[in-house]
Amino acid sequence: MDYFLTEEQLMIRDLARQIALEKVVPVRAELDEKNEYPADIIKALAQSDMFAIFIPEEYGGLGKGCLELCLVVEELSYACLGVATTYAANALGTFPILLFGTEEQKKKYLPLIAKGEKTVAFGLTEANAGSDAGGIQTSAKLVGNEYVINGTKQWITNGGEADIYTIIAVTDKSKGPRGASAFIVEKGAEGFTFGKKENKMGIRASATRELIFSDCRIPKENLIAREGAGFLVAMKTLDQARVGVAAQGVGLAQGAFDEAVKFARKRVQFGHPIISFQAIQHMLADMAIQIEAARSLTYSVARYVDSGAKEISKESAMAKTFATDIAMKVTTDAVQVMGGAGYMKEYPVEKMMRDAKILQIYEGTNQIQRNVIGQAIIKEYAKLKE
Ligand code: COS
Repeated sequence: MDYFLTEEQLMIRDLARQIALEKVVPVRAELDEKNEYPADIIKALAQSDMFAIFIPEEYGGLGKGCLELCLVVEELSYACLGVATTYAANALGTFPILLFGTEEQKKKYLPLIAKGEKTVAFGLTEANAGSDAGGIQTSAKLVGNEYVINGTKQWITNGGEADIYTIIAVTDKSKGPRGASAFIVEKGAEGFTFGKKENKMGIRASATRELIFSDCRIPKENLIAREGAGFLVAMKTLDQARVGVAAQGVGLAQGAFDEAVKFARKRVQFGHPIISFQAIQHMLADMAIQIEAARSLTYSVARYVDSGAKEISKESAMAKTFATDIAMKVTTDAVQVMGGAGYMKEYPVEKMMRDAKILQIYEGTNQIQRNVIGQAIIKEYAKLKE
């Protein structure tokens, strides 16, 4: 399929592909086995300006959009979803500053993020606030010129590795979601520490830790937007980032598909390569249809975001849900096509199937995405009736 990408978009995609194939593929099994953060790959991505893609030019970035970011995420996900998650979570953590930060905050942080000198994480989830993002308990109280933060964030991608954290905390308990606020907390802030590194089923190259705030003090200038805007900041951030999760699904699924085809061409049973059997061809055909459909939707939504559309919740939730459900299906079928070999760690599809599961869970479970889509449909049809 030709998606009519510009010369520049093709260049960005090809550069990301080169990094993925040359630097990520050779080490992905080891990173997975050792549960190891891909520090060298992050450096290579920074040197190739991959962190600058979506940062506006006036803040030292390349001024590109959601589609270009998706192209990079897709290529990295093709090679290793753990590495792609590390990269994509950096964008997730940056969106609150990019979308809602003050001019001072943008000038201070975005050029460093664009260069890859500082990496970022986003902290919303807590032990009792997962799908129910409005249920967070971490608190922030203005005392003099500082906010004092108390509480614990859980399962934070890039936790402990990132330098900058955009987090959501409650400034007014009585107001529910409208009492939440967003803040920038730098690593090294007084009272800010990390929990142990989590031992995960998949995306093991990405680091996941708790963020622990114990009378953590940050300057009051680190408030993003205004007090009470935190829930909106989180929702708009997730709306933006979920298109990238869709791109993760597309890249991962393509990676698994290519492995399955390669294997099916070589594997001989009953005197013929198994790709000559219709049972295998039909599985591969379904996988190919699903991947192309997921890619088409993901790129369309990315272009819709880049058009400046304001309401993107439904569309980004659709792309995220579709592409990540497809990724789970395609990686599972890739293992099936490869049979016993697919189940062994010698082949990458075993890891790909483990990695795929998180896509249906993080940045909002696919059940929550369907709620978001359902609510949007109700609103749209209510308007039509009027
Ligand atoms: N954009 C703008 N505003 C939004 C919004 C969005 N995407 N989503 C919700 N809002 C607004 C609502 O319009 C509502 O505003 P009013 O108070 O003016 O009516 C307010 O925010 C509260 O919304 P709602 O009542 O829908 O909140 P809920 O507590 O029911 O939660 C969901 C809404 C489920 C969508 C939210 O909690 C969510 O996204 N959960 C998943 C969180 C997640 O993705 N976690 C992953 C971890 S982060 S990697």
